[in-house]
Amino acid sequence: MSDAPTSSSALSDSAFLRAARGEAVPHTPVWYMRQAGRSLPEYLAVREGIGMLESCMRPDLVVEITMQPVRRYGVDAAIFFSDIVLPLKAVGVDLDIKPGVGPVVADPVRTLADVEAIPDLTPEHVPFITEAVQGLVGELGGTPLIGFAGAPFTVASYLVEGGPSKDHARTKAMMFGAPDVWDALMRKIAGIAAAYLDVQVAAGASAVQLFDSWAGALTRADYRAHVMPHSARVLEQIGTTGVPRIHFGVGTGEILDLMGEAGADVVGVDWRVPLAAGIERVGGRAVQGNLDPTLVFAPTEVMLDRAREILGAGRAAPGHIFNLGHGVIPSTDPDQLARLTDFVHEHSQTP
Ligand code: 1CP
Repeated sequence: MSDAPTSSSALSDSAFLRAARGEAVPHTPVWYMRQAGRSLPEYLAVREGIGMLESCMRPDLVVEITMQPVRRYGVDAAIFFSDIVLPLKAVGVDLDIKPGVGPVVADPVRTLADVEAIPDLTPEHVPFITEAVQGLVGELGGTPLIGFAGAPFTVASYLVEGGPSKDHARTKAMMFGAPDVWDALMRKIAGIAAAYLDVQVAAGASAVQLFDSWAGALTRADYRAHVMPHSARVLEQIGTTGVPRIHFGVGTGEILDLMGEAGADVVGVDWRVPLAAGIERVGGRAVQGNLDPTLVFAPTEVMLDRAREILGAGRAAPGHIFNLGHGVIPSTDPDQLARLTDFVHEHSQTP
């Protein structure tokens, strides 16, 4: 008999899952939001001539694209290749992901009837997700797979605006002016997000991240009253599976504590908040982040100096997962991320 750990104990003992649970780690784990995608030449090659949504629905492509950054960088976790609007597409919402633009919804949601017309999600809507996750778990072995979903506010923004938006004005107008429609929409999306995360965890995802990318557009009072209860419901439901839950948004310095209280095990901190301050705000929870994504364009030594500061600050948290403060910028040089990954691994080892 070999003494080699089985893949499931290696997985459970991985630096990423240990940090997410607030346990001691052999090194600080690192992965990058949007680590797959346009910054990688191998991604551009396999995506050639294939639309974004089609790629997300083909398990062979999802497995390949998800694995690409794991192979290239040796990161400590994989993030499932998909998009936050994919479950809406799967239940029948007429939308597309347009190159260079993002999600575009044909008939924006404005009324209660529009909300009620959106079906709830069942596993039968997304057999390709189950197949892709199962395939990935087999390939990844001891490396955890992070499943994800968009949080109700951020997904609502695409549904209500009809596409990407800077100020989320129509979305917030619904929140302020049509509370019944807003409540129904948030409940609908929360249900879809929770069901979609359940499918991913049932198929073998080891952790989940709830992306509330645009929650930073809200005041603290509005977040607490109109958004937090719905995100909390998603986090609570997936919490029953026991997998760690990461909760992330951009520009969320004023609501970081609330994002933790919503039910996160790990709070994602963007680069505007010094990590030490973020750790204080989420008191007692693990954190993820938070190098400014533009630092990859700085001289390597400057980037690594900042990474060193973040690793130092992260030691004050019960657990720290190194990441950028938001997604990898498409023009990023993959060699810089390779240097950054090696640096994090080498400079965070415990003796
Ligand atoms: O490693 C990975 O690439 C992970 C896969 C992933 C994830 C986690 C993609 C692929 N999208 C997402 C989440 C996502 N999608 C978020 C939350 C994360 C974040 O804040 O960055 C958001 C807001 C979206 C919506 C979206 N989809 C946008 C942003 C539009 C806007 O409002 O500014 C865009 C450009 C997309 C398309 C998309 N999603 C993913 C990729 C690789 C792409 C580019 C499409 C392409 O390559 O054709």
